[in-house]
Amino acid sequence: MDVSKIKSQFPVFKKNPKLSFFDSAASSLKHKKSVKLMSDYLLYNGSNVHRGVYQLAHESTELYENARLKVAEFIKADQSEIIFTKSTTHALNMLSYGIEDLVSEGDEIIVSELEHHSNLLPWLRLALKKNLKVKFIPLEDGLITLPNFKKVLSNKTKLVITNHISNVLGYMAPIKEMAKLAHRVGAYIIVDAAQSIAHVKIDVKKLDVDFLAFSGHKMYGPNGIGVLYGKYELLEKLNPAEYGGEMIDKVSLESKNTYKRPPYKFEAGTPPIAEAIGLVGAIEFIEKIGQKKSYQHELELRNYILEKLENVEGITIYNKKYPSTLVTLNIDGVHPHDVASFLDQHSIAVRAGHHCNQLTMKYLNVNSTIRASVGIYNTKEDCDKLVHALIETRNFFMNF
Ligand code: 7TS
Repeated sequence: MDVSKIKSQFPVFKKNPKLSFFDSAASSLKHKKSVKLMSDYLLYNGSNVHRGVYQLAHESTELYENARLKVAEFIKADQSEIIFTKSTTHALNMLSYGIEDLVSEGDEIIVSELEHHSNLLPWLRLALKKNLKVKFIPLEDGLITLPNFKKVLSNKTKLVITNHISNVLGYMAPIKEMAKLAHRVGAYIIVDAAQSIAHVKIDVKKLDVDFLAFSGHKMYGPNGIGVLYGKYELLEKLNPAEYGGEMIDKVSLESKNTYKRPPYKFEAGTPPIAEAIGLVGAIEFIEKIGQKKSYQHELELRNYILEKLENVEGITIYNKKYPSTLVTLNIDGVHPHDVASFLDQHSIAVRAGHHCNQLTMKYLNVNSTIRASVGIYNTKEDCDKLVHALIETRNFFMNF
Protein backbone atom coordinates (compact mmCIF):
# COMPACT_ATOMS: atom_id res chain seq x y z
CA MET A 1 0.00 0.00 0.00
CA ASP A 2 1.29 3.44 -0.95
CA VAL A 3 0.95 5.22 2.37
CA SER A 4 2.61 8.41 1.15
CA LYS A 5 -0.17 8.73 -1.44
CA ILE A 6 -2.72 8.23 1.30
CA LYS A 7 -1.03 10.77 3.57
CA SER A 8 -1.15 13.35 0.79
CA GLN A 9 -4.96 13.16 1.01
CA PHE A 10 -4.85 14.30 4.65
CA PRO A 11 -3.84 17.99 4.71
CA VAL A 12 -3.05 17.79 8.44
CA PHE A 13 0.26 16.15 7.49
CA LYS A 14 1.21 19.14 5.30
CA LYS A 15 0.99 21.37 8.34
CA ASN A 16 2.48 18.77 10.69
CA PRO A 17 4.96 16.76 8.60
CA LYS A 18 6.52 15.15 11.67
CA LEU A 19 3.25 13.98 13.13
CA SER A 20 2.93 10.28 13.96
CA PHE A 21 -0.74 9.97 14.70
CA PHE A 22 -1.70 6.97 16.79
CA ASP A 23 -5.06 8.18 18.08
CA SER A 24 -7.46 7.24 15.32
CA ALA A 25 -9.54 5.15 17.72
CA ALA A 26 -10.50 8.38 19.49
CA SER A 27 -10.92 10.43 16.31
CA SER A 28 -9.36 9.73 12.97
CA LEU A 29 -7.90 12.52 10.88
CA LYS A 30 -10.15 14.00 8.24
CA HIS A 31 -9.92 13.10 4.58
CA LYS A 32 -9.79 16.17 2.33
CA LYS A 33 -12.70 15.05 0.12
CA SER A 34 -14.90 14.83 3.16
CA VAL A 35 -14.01 18.37 4.21
CA LYS A 36 -14.37 19.67 0.65
CA LEU A 37 -17.89 18.27 0.33
CA MET A 38 -18.81 19.89 3.61
CA SER A 39 -17.32 23.24 2.79
CA ASP A 40 -18.87 23.25 -0.70
CA TYR A 41 -22.29 22.77 0.85
CA LEU A 42 -21.65 25.43 3.50
CA LEU A 43 -20.20 27.97 1.08
CA TYR A 44 -22.41 27.43 -1.95
CA ASN A 45 -25.66 26.24 -0.46
CA GLY A 46 -26.31 26.36 3.31
CA SER A 47 -30.09 25.97 3.07
CA ASN A 48 -32.16 23.62 5.20
CA VAL A 49 -33.45 20.21 4.06
CA HIS A 50 -37.01 18.90 3.59
CA ARG A 51 -38.49 22.35 4.09
CA GLY A 52 -38.02 24.90 1.33
CA VAL A 53 -39.60 24.61 -2.11
CA TYR A 54 -36.95 26.73 -3.85
CA GLN A 55 -34.11 25.40 -5.97
CA LEU A 56 -31.35 25.72 -3.36
CA ALA A 57 -33.41 23.80 -0.82
CA HIS A 58 -34.14 21.07 -3.35
CA GLU A 59 -30.42 20.77 -3.92
CA SER A 60 -29.53 20.52 -0.22
CA THR A 61 -32.27 17.93 0.31
CA GLU A 62 -30.91 15.92 -2.59
CA LEU A 63 -27.35 16.08 -1.23
CA TYR A 64 -28.54 15.05 2.23
CA GLU A 65 -30.69 12.18 0.98
CA ASN A 66 -27.91 11.03 -1.34
CA ALA A 67 -25.68 10.85 1.75
CA ARG A 68 -28.28 8.60 3.38
CA LEU A 69 -28.29 6.41 0.28
CA LYS A 70 -24.48 6.24 0.31
CA VAL A 71 -24.46 5.13 3.97
CA ALA A 72 -27.19 2.59 3.27
CA GLU A 73 -25.25 1.09 0.38
CA PHE A 74 -22.06 1.11 2.45
CA ILE A 75 -23.57 -1.18 5.11
CA LYS A 76 -26.05 -2.94 2.78
CA ALA A 77 -29.14 -1.47 4.39
CA ASP A 78 -32.16 0.29 2.93
CA GLN A 79 -32.24 4.08 2.90
CA SER A 80 -35.28 4.06 5.16
CA GLU A 81 -33.24 2.23 7.80
CA ILE A 82 -30.57 4.92 8.17
CA ILE A 83 -31.11 7.57 10.84
CA PHE A 84 -28.63 10.41 10.96
CA THR A 85 -27.60 11.31 14.50
CA LYS A 86 -24.80 13.45 15.83
CA SER A 87 -22.68 10.52 17.05
CA THR A 88 -22.63 6.91 18.24
CA THR A 89 -23.42 8.20 21.73
CA HIS A 90 -26.46 10.06 20.44
CA ALA A 91 -27.57 7.04 18.40
CA LEU A 92 -27.35 4.61 21.33
CA ASN A 93 -29.06 6.99 23.75
CA MET A 94 -31.82 7.62 21.24
CA LEU A 95 -32.27 3.87 20.83
CA SER A 96 -32.31 3.21 24.57
CA TYR A 97 -35.21 5.68 24.98
CA GLY A 98 -36.99 4.60 21.82
CA ILE A 99 -36.99 0.95 22.77
CA GLU A 100 -38.47 1.44 26.26
CA ASP A 101 -41.90 0.07 25.36
CA LEU A 102 -40.41 -3.09 23.85
CA VAL A 103 -38.95 -4.27 27.18
CA SER A 104 -40.71 -5.01 30.43
CA GLU A 105 -40.00 -5.84 34.05
CA GLY A 106 -38.12 -9.08 34.53
CA ASP A 107 -36.60 -9.08 31.03
CA GLU A 108 -32.88 -9.66 30.86
CA ILE A 109 -30.35 -7.66 28.93
CA ILE A 110 -26.81 -8.76 28.12
CA VAL A 111 -23.82 -6.42 27.99
CA SER A 112 -20.09 -6.84 28.48
CA GLU A 113 -17.35 -5.20 30.47
CA LEU A 114 -15.81 -4.19 27.15
CA GLU A 115 -18.42 -1.55 26.42
CA HIS A 116 -17.54 2.09 25.98
CA HIS A 117 -19.62 4.13 28.44
CA SER A 118 -21.86 5.26 25.61
CA ASN A 119 -22.91 1.64 25.05
CA LEU A 120 -23.24 0.88 28.74
CA LEU A 121 -24.72 3.80 30.65
CA PRO A 122 -27.80 4.22 28.41
CA TRP A 123 -28.64 0.54 28.98
CA LEU A 124 -28.03 0.68 32.72
CA ARG A 125 -30.42 3.64 32.85
CA LEU A 126 -33.01 1.65 30.93
CA ALA A 127 -32.50 -1.37 33.19
CA LEU A 128 -33.04 0.74 36.30
CA LYS A 129 -36.13 2.40 34.91
CA LYS A 130 -37.77 -0.79 33.64
CA ASN A 131 -36.48 -3.19 36.26
CA LEU A 132 -34.49 -5.30 33.85
CA LYS A 133 -31.84 -7.76 34.91
CA VAL A 134 -28.37 -6.93 33.56
CA LYS A 135 -26.07 -9.83 32.76
CA PHE A 136 -22.42 -9.48 31.81
CA ILE A 137 -20.77 -11.87 29.37
CA PRO A 138 -17.77 -13.42 31.13
CA LEU A 139 -14.67 -12.49 29.13
CA GLU A 140 -11.93 -14.85 28.09
CA ASP A 141 -8.60 -13.03 27.97
CA GLY A 142 -10.57 -9.92 27.06
CA LEU A 143 -12.51 -11.65 24.32
CA ILE A 144 -16.24 -12.24 23.91
CA THR A 145 -16.60 -15.91 23.01
CA LEU A 146 -19.69 -17.82 21.94
CA PRO A 147 -19.53 -20.41 24.74
CA ASN A 148 -19.41 -17.61 27.31
CA PHE A 149 -22.18 -15.73 25.55
CA LYS A 150 -24.34 -18.83 25.69
CA LYS A 151 -23.80 -18.99 29.46
CA VAL A 152 -25.71 -15.73 29.98
CA LEU A 153 -28.25 -16.04 27.18
CA SER A 154 -31.68 -17.27 28.28
CA ASN A 155 -35.29 -17.30 27.21
CA LYS A 156 -35.70 -14.10 29.24
CA THR A 157 -33.03 -12.23 27.24
CA LYS A 158 -34.60 -9.31 25.41
CA LEU A 159 -31.58 -7.24 24.37
CA VAL A 160 -28.05 -8.27 23.52
CA ILE A 161 -25.81 -5.22 23.58
CA THR A 162 -22.27 -5.47 22.33
CA ASN A 163 -19.41 -3.67 20.70
CA HIS A 164 -18.18 -5.03 17.38
CA ILE A 165 -14.57 -4.10 18.14
CA SER A 166 -13.48 -3.09 21.63
CA ASN A 167 -12.04 0.41 22.01
CA VAL A 168 -9.48 -0.71 24.60
CA LEU A 169 -8.30 -4.10 23.41
CA GLY A 170 -9.33 -3.94 19.75
CA TYR A 171 -10.65 -7.50 19.72
CA MET A 172 -13.62 -8.41 17.55
CA ALA A 173 -16.83 -10.00 18.84
CA PRO A 174 -18.47 -12.86 16.87
CA ILE A 175 -21.45 -10.70 15.92
CA LYS A 176 -23.00 -12.91 13.25
CA GLU A 177 -23.13 -15.97 15.49
CA MET A 178 -24.31 -13.89 18.45
CA ALA A 179 -27.14 -12.49 16.33
CA LYS A 180 -28.24 -15.97 15.36
CA LEU A 181 -28.29 -17.12 18.98
CA ALA A 182 -30.00 -13.94 20.18
CA HIS A 183 -32.77 -14.31 17.62
CA ARG A 184 -33.29 -17.91 18.62
CA VAL A 185 -34.46 -16.74 22.06
CA GLY A 186 -36.41 -13.80 20.63
CA ALA A 187 -33.89 -11.11 21.64
CA TYR A 188 -32.74 -8.09 19.65
CA ILE A 189 -29.04 -7.51 19.07
CA ILE A 190 -27.65 -3.97 19.25
CA VAL A 191 -24.14 -3.43 17.93
CA ASP A 192 -21.79 -0.55 18.64
CA ALA A 193 -19.70 -0.40 15.48
CA ALA A 194 -17.85 2.82 16.33
CA GLN A 195 -14.48 1.06 16.32
CA SER A 196 -15.11 -1.33 13.44
CA ILE A 197 -16.72 0.79 10.75
CA ALA A 198 -13.41 2.08 9.33
CA HIS A 199 -11.67 -1.29 9.46
CA VAL A 200 -14.18 -4.00 8.63
CA LYS A 201 -16.71 -4.34 5.84
CA ILE A 202 -20.11 -4.37 7.50
CA ASP A 203 -23.11 -5.99 5.85
CA VAL A 204 -26.04 -5.61 8.22
CA LYS A 205 -28.09 -8.12 6.25
CA LYS A 206 -25.43 -10.82 6.39
CA LEU A 207 -24.69 -10.12 10.06
CA ASP A 208 -28.45 -9.98 10.64
CA VAL A 209 -28.10 -7.41 13.42
CA ASP A 210 -31.16 -5.47 14.54
CA PHE A 211 -29.52 -2.15 15.34
CA LEU A 212 -26.04 -0.78 14.68
CA ALA A 213 -24.43 2.57 15.47
CA PHE A 214 -21.29 4.39 14.38
CA SER A 215 -19.69 7.85 14.12
CA GLY A 216 -18.30 9.75 11.14
CA HIS A 217 -15.28 11.03 13.03
CA LYS A 218 -13.80 7.56 13.49
CA MET A 219 -13.90 6.84 9.76
CA TYR A 220 -11.89 9.75 8.37
CA GLY A 221 -15.02 11.89 8.20
CA PRO A 222 -16.48 14.81 10.12
CA ASN A 223 -17.36 15.16 13.79
CA GLY A 224 -21.00 15.79 14.56
CA ILE A 225 -22.44 13.02 12.42
CA GLY A 226 -23.38 9.54 13.49
CA VAL A 227 -25.62 6.80 12.18
CA LEU A 228 -28.21 4.57 13.75
CA TYR A 229 -29.19 1.65 11.57
CA GLY A 230 -32.30 -0.32 12.51
CA LYS A 231 -34.33 -2.97 10.71
CA TYR A 232 -37.28 -1.09 9.26
CA GLU A 233 -39.96 -3.17 10.96
CA LEU A 234 -38.27 -2.50 14.30
CA LEU A 235 -37.83 1.21 13.66
CA GLU A 236 -41.57 1.34 13.09
CA LYS A 237 -42.07 0.03 16.62
CA LEU A 238 -39.67 2.47 18.32
CA ASN A 239 -40.77 5.70 19.95
CA PRO A 240 -39.00 8.86 18.93
CA ALA A 241 -36.63 10.06 21.64
CA GLU A 242 -36.68 13.63 20.41
CA TYR A 243 -39.63 15.73 19.33
CA GLY A 244 -39.71 18.80 17.14
CA GLY A 245 -39.73 20.04 13.58
CA GLU A 246 -40.02 17.78 10.56
CA MET A 247 -40.57 14.51 12.47
CA ILE A 248 -44.25 15.15 12.82
CA ASP A 249 -47.16 14.19 10.61
CA LYS A 250 -50.17 15.79 12.30
CA VAL A 251 -50.24 17.92 15.45
CA SER A 252 -53.52 18.41 17.26
CA LEU A 253 -54.79 20.27 20.31
CA GLU A 254 -55.82 16.93 21.80
CA SER A 255 -52.22 15.67 21.69
CA LYS A 256 -53.18 12.96 19.24
CA ASN A 257 -50.03 13.65 17.32
CA THR A 258 -48.86 11.36 14.58
CA TYR A 259 -45.33 11.04 13.33
CA LYS A 260 -43.63 10.58 10.02
CA ARG A 261 -42.37 7.19 8.96
CA PRO A 262 -38.80 6.15 9.78
CA PRO A 263 -36.19 7.46 9.42
CA TYR A 264 -37.74 10.95 9.55
CA LYS A 265 -39.62 10.18 12.77
CA PHE A 266 -36.20 10.09 14.47
CA GLU A 267 -34.69 13.22 12.95
CA ALA A 268 -36.34 16.05 14.86
CA GLY A 269 -35.07 19.53 14.08
CA THR A 270 -32.45 20.61 11.59
CA PRO A 271 -30.06 17.70 11.13
CA PRO A 272 -26.26 17.88 10.73
CA ILE A 273 -26.55 18.52 6.99
CA ALA A 274 -22.98 19.50 6.14
CA GLU A 275 -21.63 16.62 8.23
CA ALA A 276 -23.86 14.05 6.54
CA ILE A 277 -22.73 15.32 3.16
CA GLY A 278 -19.09 15.18 4.31
CA LEU A 279 -19.52 11.58 5.36
CA VAL A 280 -19.92 10.65 1.70
CA GLY A 281 -16.29 11.66 1.03
CA ALA A 282 -15.09 9.52 3.92
CA ILE A 283 -17.03 6.48 2.69
CA GLU A 284 -15.70 6.96 -0.85
CA PHE A 285 -12.16 7.03 0.53
CA ILE A 286 -12.66 3.87 2.60
CA GLU A 287 -14.30 2.07 -0.31
CA LYS A 288 -11.57 3.06 -2.73
CA ILE A 289 -8.89 1.42 -0.61
CA GLY A 290 -11.09 -1.40 0.65
CA GLN A 291 -11.38 -2.29 4.31
CA LYS A 292 -9.71 -5.65 3.82
CA LYS A 293 -6.56 -4.00 2.54
CA SER A 294 -6.50 -1.19 5.07
CA TYR A 295 -7.22 -3.53 8.01
CA GLN A 296 -4.41 -5.80 6.85
CA HIS A 297 -2.02 -2.84 6.75
CA GLU A 298 -3.08 -1.76 10.25
CA LEU A 299 -2.87 -5.27 11.71
CA GLU A 300 0.61 -5.71 10.26
CA LEU A 301 1.86 -2.45 11.74
CA ARG A 302 0.35 -3.27 15.11
CA ASN A 303 2.06 -6.66 15.08
CA TYR A 304 5.31 -4.95 14.17
CA ILE A 305 4.99 -2.70 17.25
CA LEU A 306 4.14 -5.73 19.40
CA GLU A 307 7.19 -7.64 18.19
CA LYS A 308 9.45 -4.74 19.09
CA LEU A 309 7.91 -4.11 22.50
CA GLU A 310 6.91 -7.57 23.61
CA ASN A 311 10.04 -8.39 25.50
CA VAL A 312 10.96 -4.93 26.67
CA GLU A 313 11.32 -4.96 30.42
CA GLY A 314 9.17 -2.43 32.26
CA ILE A 315 6.47 -2.27 29.60
CA THR A 316 3.22 -4.18 30.11
CA ILE A 317 1.04 -4.81 27.06
CA TYR A 318 -2.58 -5.77 27.75
CA ASN A 319 -3.82 -6.95 24.37
CA LYS A 320 -1.23 -9.24 22.85
CA LYS A 321 -3.35 -12.30 22.35
CA TYR A 322 -5.70 -11.61 19.45
CA PRO A 323 -5.71 -9.56 16.24
CA SER A 324 -6.16 -5.83 16.87
CA THR A 325 -5.15 -2.44 15.51
CA LEU A 326 -4.46 -1.21 19.04
CA VAL A 327 -1.50 -1.50 21.36
CA THR A 328 -2.71 -0.90 24.90
CA LEU A 329 0.09 -0.67 27.43
CA ASN A 330 1.64 0.91 30.47
CA ILE A 331 5.17 1.72 31.41
CA ASP A 332 5.35 0.16 34.86
CA GLY A 333 4.96 2.72 37.61
CA VAL A 334 4.64 5.69 35.25
CA HIS A 335 1.37 7.55 34.85
CA PRO A 336 0.05 7.24 31.28
CA HIS A 337 -0.43 11.01 31.06
CA ASP A 338 3.28 11.49 31.72
CA VAL A 339 4.08 8.94 29.03
CA ALA A 340 1.73 10.61 26.55
CA SER A 341 3.31 14.01 27.27
CA PHE A 342 6.77 12.58 26.62
CA LEU A 343 5.61 11.02 23.38
CA ASP A 344 4.10 14.33 22.36
CA GLN A 345 7.57 15.87 22.52
CA HIS A 346 8.44 13.50 19.66
CA SER A 347 5.27 14.52 17.76
CA ILE A 348 3.65 11.21 18.59
CA ALA A 349 -0.05 11.35 19.43
CA VAL A 350 -1.49 8.57 21.58
CA ARG A 351 -4.43 8.40 23.96
CA ALA A 352 -3.87 8.14 27.72
CA GLY A 353 -6.59 7.53 30.29
CA HIS A 354 -9.47 5.15 30.88
CA HIS A 355 -10.80 5.58 27.32
CA CYS A 356 -14.36 6.16 28.59
CA ASN A 357 -14.31 2.54 29.60
CA GLN A 358 -13.87 2.08 33.32
CA LEU A 359 -15.15 -1.49 33.35
CA THR A 360 -12.45 -2.68 30.98
CA MET A 361 -9.87 -0.83 33.08
CA LYS A 362 -11.18 -2.68 36.12
CA TYR A 363 -11.03 -5.95 34.21
CA LEU A 364 -7.37 -5.22 33.39
CA ASN A 365 -6.79 -4.18 36.99
CA VAL A 366 -5.50 -0.71 36.12
CA ASN A 367 -6.81 2.83 36.36
CA SER A 368 -5.65 3.93 32.95
CA THR A 369 -3.42 3.00 30.04
CA ILE A 370 -1.65 4.30 26.99
CA ARG A 371 -3.43 3.32 23.79
CA ALA A 372 -1.70 3.57 20.42
CA SER A 373 -4.22 3.01 17.64
CA VAL A 374 -2.98 2.37 14.14
CA GLY A 375 -4.74 4.09 11.25
CA ILE A 376 -4.57 3.90 7.48
CA TYR A 377 -1.96 6.70 7.27
CA ASN A 378 0.55 5.14 9.68
CA THR A 379 3.90 3.91 8.43
CA LYS A 380 6.61 1.58 9.66
CA GLU A 381 8.67 4.70 10.43
CA ASP A 382 5.89 5.93 12.71
CA CYS A 383 6.01 2.58 14.51
CA ASP A 384 9.81 2.69 14.91
CA LYS A 385 9.50 6.20 16.28
CA LEU A 386 6.82 5.12 18.74
CA VAL A 387 8.81 2.12 19.96
CA HIS A 388 11.97 4.16 20.32
CA ALA A 389 10.20 6.95 22.20
CA LEU A 390 8.47 4.49 24.55
CA ILE A 391 11.78 2.88 25.43
CA GLU A 392 13.37 6.28 25.92
CA THR A 393 10.50 7.28 28.22
CA ARG A 394 10.91 4.07 30.18
CA ASN A 395 14.65 4.74 30.51
CA PHE A 396 14.02 8.27 31.75
CA PHE A 397 11.50 7.33 34.42
CA MET A 398 12.93 3.99 35.46
CA ASN A 399 16.66 4.79 35.31
CA PHE A 400 17.47 2.04 32.85
N1 7TS B 1 -18.37 3.23 21.18
C1 7TS B 1 -17.08 2.93 21.04
C2 7TS B 1 -16.65 1.50 20.91
C3 7TS B 1 -16.14 3.96 21.01
O1 7TS B 1 -14.86 3.67 20.87
C4 7TS B 1 -16.59 5.30 21.14
C5 7TS B 1 -15.62 6.45 21.19
C6 7TS B 1 -17.95 5.54 21.24
C7 7TS B 1 -18.81 4.47 21.26
C8 7TS B 1 -18.51 6.92 21.33
O2 7TS B 1 -18.38 7.56 20.10
P1 7TS B 1 -18.80 9.09 19.96
O3 7TS B 1 -18.52 9.40 18.53
O4 7TS B 1 -20.22 9.17 20.31
O5 7TS B 1 -17.94 9.85 20.91
N2 7TS B 1 -14.37 6.10 21.66
C9 7TS B 1 -13.38 6.90 22.05
C10 7TS B 1 -12.16 6.39 22.48
O6 7TS B 1 -11.88 5.20 22.52
N3 7TS B 1 -11.37 7.42 22.78
O7 7TS B 1 -12.03 8.55 22.59
C11 7TS B 1 -13.29 8.25 22.14
